[in-house]
Amino acid sequence: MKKTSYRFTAPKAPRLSKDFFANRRAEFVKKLPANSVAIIVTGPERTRSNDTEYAYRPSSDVLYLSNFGEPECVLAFVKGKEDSRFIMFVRPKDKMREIWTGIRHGVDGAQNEFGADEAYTIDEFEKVIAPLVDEADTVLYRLGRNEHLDSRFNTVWSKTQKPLGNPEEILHEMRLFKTAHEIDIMRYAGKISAQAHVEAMRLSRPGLMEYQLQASLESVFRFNGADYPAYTSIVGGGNNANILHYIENRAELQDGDLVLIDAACEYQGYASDITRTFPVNGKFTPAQREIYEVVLASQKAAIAMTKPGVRLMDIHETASNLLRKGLVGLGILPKTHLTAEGEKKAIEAWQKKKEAAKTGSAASSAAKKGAGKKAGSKSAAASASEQEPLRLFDFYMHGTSHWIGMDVHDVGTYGTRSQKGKKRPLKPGMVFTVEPGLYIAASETRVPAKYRGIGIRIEDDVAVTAKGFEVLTADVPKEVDEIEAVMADGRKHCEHVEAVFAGRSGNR
Ligand SMILES: [Mn+2]
Repeated sequence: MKKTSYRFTAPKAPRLSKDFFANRRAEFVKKLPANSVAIIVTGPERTRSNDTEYAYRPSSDVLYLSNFGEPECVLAFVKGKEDSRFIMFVRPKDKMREIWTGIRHGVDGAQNEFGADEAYTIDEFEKVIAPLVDEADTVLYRLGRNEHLDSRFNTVWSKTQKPLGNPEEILHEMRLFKTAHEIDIMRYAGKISAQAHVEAMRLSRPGLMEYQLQASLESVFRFNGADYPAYTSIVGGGNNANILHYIENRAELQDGDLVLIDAACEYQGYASDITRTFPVNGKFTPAQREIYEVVLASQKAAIAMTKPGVRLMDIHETASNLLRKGLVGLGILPKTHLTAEGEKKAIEAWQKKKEAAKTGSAASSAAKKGAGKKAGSKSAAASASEQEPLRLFDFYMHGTSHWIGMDVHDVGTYGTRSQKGKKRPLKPGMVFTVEPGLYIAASETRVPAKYRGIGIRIEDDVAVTAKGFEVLTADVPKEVDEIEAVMADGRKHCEHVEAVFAGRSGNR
């Protein structure tokens, strides 16, 4: 039977076990300095309007170490000379509040469900941590994550002025390397998001609103058990694709335009991040296809070079050089721009020429005053300074990659401070995006008219393995022929459904 829907129910959705979190905590404590206390606070709740709040998203660090999702939570790790303790501070049980806003695990839950050695209600925070801070040689606390808890912590810490370390330096280095279980979750998030993109392709047609594709995408996320979109969904038809973080999603999709979708779900606290660009009506125009193939070739080559030892800056350079090559091939960039170095030289030469023309034209107008000659040199000077030459940055103004994990732009350093750029060699367990794009504004008159208003980005999530890589978001097509086939099939299905409805109403 032909597959008519890409939605799937998932009996085998992977979940992180209690052991996973216990292991994370053990590893974290191992990395703490001797005789220290590390305190990790969750983020505050945020008001949306009047007395309603945004859906609460716990801080990734707290989720990573405990899987505890309630607000007003603090984790404390005491590393003593002989043993260590894991302490949780949580909201107290409250019958009335729980009727209104849901179950609270309370102190007992923290111990029985979440593995705390000791647990207290959050109002006991200062009283409990004061002696711990007193006894420790080093206190680890990152200020700035929760203003209210910062000031409460500060009342205790300010009395001792113990050396203050940053627990995130340890935690974020850990989070950068995903375990096999975490990759399972991220692969699953990628599958859900991929299916959502396929559904959007199948649904797309001129006259639909951008937000209708958004609704379809987010419906597939939620239908499959994802918690939220991992970031605000971007659905940009036509020239809206050239606004990198376009989230209005209120325009009508036009026949003959492309639509760029950058949307993906978060599943069990782990993000995915996918961008696809496809023709609203299901068929690329020759000009759209030309630009698309350039971006696709760049993206595929950048992914293909992924393996341990390669650096994100190498991947960015490969992607950028292929974009250059493609744009030169289409006559959009001059032949001088095949490399970043060549482009730099060409721009410098142009600037020199402009300067020379300026002084030349000043000289010539001075000469004109004097002798009334040299009109020809003046017009040459004007044309040389007329238009600034294009550069790759005019069409590709963002990086190719970012880490991805519990945060869509995940934590973890890209290189030591002394290194400039993303120079850190890749290792197994790192996960990042590869997302080259080309954005040709409708107003860009230096480019042939047929290319104006085309904005294309193609993005996948890539995990580094021992020998190479795994694309976690491979389930959504990106080849031109595949996209057109999926869209043609989707169109057929929509027409079939419409015919069924039309027939039913006719029979009444
Ligand atoms: Mn991204």
